Amino acid sequence: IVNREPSTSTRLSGTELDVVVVGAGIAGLYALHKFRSQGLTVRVLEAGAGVGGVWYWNRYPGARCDVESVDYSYSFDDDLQQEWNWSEKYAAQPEILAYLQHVAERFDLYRDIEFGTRVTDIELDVPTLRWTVRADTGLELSARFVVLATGPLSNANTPAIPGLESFAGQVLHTSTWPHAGVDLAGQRVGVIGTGSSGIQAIPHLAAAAERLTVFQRSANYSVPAGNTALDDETRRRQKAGYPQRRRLSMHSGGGSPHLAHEKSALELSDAERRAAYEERWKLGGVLFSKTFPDQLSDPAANETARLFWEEKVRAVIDDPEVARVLIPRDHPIGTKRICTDTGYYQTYNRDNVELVDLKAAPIDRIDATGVHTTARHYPLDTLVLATGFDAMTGSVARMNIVGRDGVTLNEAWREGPKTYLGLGVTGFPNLFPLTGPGSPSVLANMVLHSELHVDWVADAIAYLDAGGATALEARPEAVADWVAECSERAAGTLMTQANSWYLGANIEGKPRVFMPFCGGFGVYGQIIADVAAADYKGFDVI
Ligand code: N01
Repeated sequence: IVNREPSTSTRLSGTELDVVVVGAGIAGLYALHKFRSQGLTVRVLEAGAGVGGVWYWNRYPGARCDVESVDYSYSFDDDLQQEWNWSEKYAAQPEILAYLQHVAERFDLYRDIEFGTRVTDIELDVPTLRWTVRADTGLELSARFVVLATGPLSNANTPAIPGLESFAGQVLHTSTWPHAGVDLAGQRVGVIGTGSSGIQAIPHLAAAAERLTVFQRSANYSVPAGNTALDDETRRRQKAGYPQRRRLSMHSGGGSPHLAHEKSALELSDAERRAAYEERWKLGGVLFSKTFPDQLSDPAANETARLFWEEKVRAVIDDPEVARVLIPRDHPIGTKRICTDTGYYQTYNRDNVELVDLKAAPIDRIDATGVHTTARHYPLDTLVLATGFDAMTGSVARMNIVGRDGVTLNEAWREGPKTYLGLGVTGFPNLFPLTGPGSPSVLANMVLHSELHVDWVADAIAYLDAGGATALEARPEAVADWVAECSERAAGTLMTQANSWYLGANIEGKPRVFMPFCGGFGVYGQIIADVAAADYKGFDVI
């Protein structure tokens, strides 16, 4: 489903709204529904031609969620969660997109979304504390509140490899995969990048192409997804268990209803520990990195998980030299987002797949014919970039957001993002970033996280209106304390030991700051609820 109406930009320009929401992904859709049901006038501005955000853009073969479908779905409407039937334990991109389109239809959201409309400027008018929002279509709106539902992983990173633009074949980025799909039959395909996107796409690319060359700079940890089809009985049980499932999720570390083992990894006997890892391995997916509560804070505990992982992975790779290159040695397991896969390591046993170790011979340049490493030339017909995102701040940074005193958000965040609770920025009253830096963000189930944030903002607006106030603005000291708390919590874990995109380490020149709040989704939910209950302590109510 795409926008079925011609652009209404001209008609809308100059409209005064209560809320402008940027982005029609998971958070933006719910924001529209929630604010509208609260009686507010709302418009969503979306760069794409349809709803879905990250699930609209990332259509590469193998794209699939790594949170169970039963959990990676809205909880705000019980009829919705009872009527929707997920076909698989981990839903693939087309099914998640279909679900989000269904939600948009079901709650009549399309009529308030402007598609093909990329926001370029968001400017504060200080006397009125209203925001002027401009888009590349010429649309200009005025809003009292601006909600940035732009997603933490929506600004693609294209590496600055010399000569990339001279490649004569097609260059594809996983995050902007052509909607019509790509026929790779008979082609020599190269893929750069072995993060979550690359690891999901590689088995599919290998099956479709004549030859696949994987250019790996850093090895990554991946755990079998353990995906299965869901039958009626499983779905019935899941739906009946929703109240309990959601309750547990909201109090959990990561927004899904699974608890870590009650003991430390080091308190158990070898056999007990192994049994716990086996259980998580069978369950599949990212939860392996949270088998024990101390796995991401105690190096010795982490090493037990890493050794278990290594044994499992070595066992499925035929060539020990290939296994050596595929097994990371540079960071503890789970300190970069752990990947999940279906047959990833086994793909390297295929005759038509070659692994190139860029640590041994880096890419030197690209020319019309293919990739040159310092060791050799690889002729290619298609080059796939699975090179990730300028994460957490990238999508916000590409807009010119101007707050008090003409200061832009990029200037305010030059040394790293500075927020109070992830929900307020000094100098930017009534501007609410959702699921971004300073919140659990990418460490949590993004659907429930989006609901948590939208509900909090909706309550804040109702609070302002009830008190006849105009705006909420984070106090500088509250921001300073929250930034310090976030970095202290991160320093108490192993998470800062990897050169991850959580730290901005994948983007040259980006300040090295651990951006998500890593104290847990449930803990965070309690903190922001307490702040609201204490009359928005730490915010100026203007
Ligand atoms: O991106 P990434 P992603 N030369 O940044 C390499 C979510 N997600 O799109 O590590 C050579 O993880 C880079 O190498 P290195 C999930 O949260 C979820 O894969 O910098 N290589 C790395 O291997 C995930 O973490 C799902 O040395 C270069 C890769 O490109 C996040 O999105 C699926 C390079 C980038 O990996 C991002 O994942 C997909 C260069 N110049 C994504 N530049 C699921 O739900 C970069 N690389 C399962």
